[in-house]
Amino acid sequence: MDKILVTGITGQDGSYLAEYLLSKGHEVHGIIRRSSTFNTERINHIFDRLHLHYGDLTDGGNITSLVNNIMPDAIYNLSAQSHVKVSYEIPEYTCNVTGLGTLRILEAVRQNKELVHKTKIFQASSSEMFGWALPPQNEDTLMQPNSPYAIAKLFSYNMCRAYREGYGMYICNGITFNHESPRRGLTFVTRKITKFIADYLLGKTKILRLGNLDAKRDWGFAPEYIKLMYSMMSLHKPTDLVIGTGEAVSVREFVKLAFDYVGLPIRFEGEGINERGYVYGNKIVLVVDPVYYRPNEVSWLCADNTKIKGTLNWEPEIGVSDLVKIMIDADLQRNGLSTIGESSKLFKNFSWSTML
Ligand code: NAP
Ligand code: F7E
Repeated sequence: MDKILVTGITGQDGSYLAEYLLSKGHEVHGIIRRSSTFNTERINHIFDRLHLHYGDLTDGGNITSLVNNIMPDAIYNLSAQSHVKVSYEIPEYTCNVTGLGTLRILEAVRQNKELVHKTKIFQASSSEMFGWALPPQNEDTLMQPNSPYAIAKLFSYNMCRAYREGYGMYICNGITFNHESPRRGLTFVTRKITKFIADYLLGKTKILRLGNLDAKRDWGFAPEYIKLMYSMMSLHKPTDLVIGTGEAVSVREFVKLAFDYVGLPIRFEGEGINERGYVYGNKIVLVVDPVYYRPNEVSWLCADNTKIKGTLNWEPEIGVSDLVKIMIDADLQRNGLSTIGESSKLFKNFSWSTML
């Protein structure tokens, strides 16, 4: 049994990772932020089995003392200001958490003589770091980040490589492409769409407002990527791996898949900000709202996953159409509606106590 510290444990990935680590028999520590409302919704079902500590990646003293007190065998750094659009509104804060926060963890471990060559570190790097670079992107693609978030992530990625090479520390970068689940935050586009559909079917909402429908993403299933993160940390030699399905679709195609799944085909007409989505003939259900545009867009991310397939003997299990089924069924269930039901058989290889 290892003692493992998870930052970002209240987030989508952190909550799945915590469950997975518990299922493997590890002692799981997590950092949670003080908040005026409860922010532990995703981990409430395992709350009693976790060791939770108040902390914040912007507070170096706090991070150092947590590391020194817990003395973890491994740290998964999953915390970040993770929203790309928001990173344009709060660039300095984003760089502080998503960039410098990682450095604070690295330094806390490096300065502890007992931990420097013992504690393994996983850094949640991001495909956003590729930015303008054309697909498919792999470990050798030149990174051309174009948002404050992506630049902060690239800072962390490079810092991790420098500490690994310079100090001989065990540090892995998992360069994950977009991954989603029923626990995905509501302001990311996939969940915004699936939650909208469940609310629409209940008559709670009428119009879905989205930004750039042309952007293409390689969308995978978060629990599947969590298992890969864990496997990466079992490698004899630390390395950096791209994690993605190898297939990308546009936001518009994701919308179509989602509406099709509930038997409500959507038809698109118009271009740019005049594009509309119609159901039942001429009923407008989707409009483009420039408020969701970003100053710079990352147009097309698609993983070249050759290295991880070979290194971890992995083949992607859940592609985007199955992902849509899983997320819609979960949002229908949350709304007390009957599920379409095709998602249950997709869970067979995932042993989480609840997908919600
Ligand atoms: P998420 O749901 O947004 O979770 C982010 C976590 O970070 C939350 O637990 C959040 O705490 C915590 N956090 C934010 N600011 C913090 C601070 N100042 N100090 C300490 N903790 C802080 O993100 P996710 O989707 O699970 O992603 C996990 C990691 O992978 C992130 O680093 C993200 O950037 C990266 N990543 C994600 C994807 C993806 O598609 N999901 C792809 C590539 C990389 P609160 O709950 O209190 O807000
Ligand atoms: O946007 C477009 C938007 O915010 C996806 C994070 O986990 O993955 C995520 O970042 C695409 C973009 O994710 C809306 O312009 C259209 O092109 O769901 P998203 P993201 O920006 O790709 C990466 C790998 C991370 O590392 C990040 O942490 O969808 N889009 N309309 C929209 N996006 C949002 N959020 N909302 C819209 O209404």
